[in-house]
Amino acid sequence: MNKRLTKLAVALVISGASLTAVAESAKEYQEMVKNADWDAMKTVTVNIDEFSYDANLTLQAGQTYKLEMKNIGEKKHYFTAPEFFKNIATRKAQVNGQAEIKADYFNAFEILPGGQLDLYFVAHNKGEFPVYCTIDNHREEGMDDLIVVN
Ligand SMILES: [Cu+2]
Repeated sequence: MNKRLTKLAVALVISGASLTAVAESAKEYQEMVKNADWDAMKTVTVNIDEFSYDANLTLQAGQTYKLEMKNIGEKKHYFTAPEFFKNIATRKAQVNGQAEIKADYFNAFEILPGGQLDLYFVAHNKGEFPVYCTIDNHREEGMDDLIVVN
């Protein structure tokens, strides 16, 4: 086996292992969502505009949340936080009370001007997770923040 094939084989084994881990934690996350105290849910509003995420993004592990992402700006913006989304137990995303999306994990949300998207979840793993906008140079302009879970 040449070096390139060996590397590919190693990469496949690693990605196979992490896919199993993700599948297991998705099931664990579903259990967490089911058993969580949704009556004690806290609402966190993130006002998104040019060029910032205006919110206190410090969360408590184990707490249920509704994260309201509101675009109060003139341009469309992303809320990209793949590491954060992998470390929370997601219940659903809801758009303007009109539609719900259920998925184990998200990578990013695009919020259009005047739009709002609500994410329901249980904060789980502690850590600091980056959130940023991938449109043009918005990240460099300041749309680069940290979500902290204590
Ligand atoms: Cu942006």
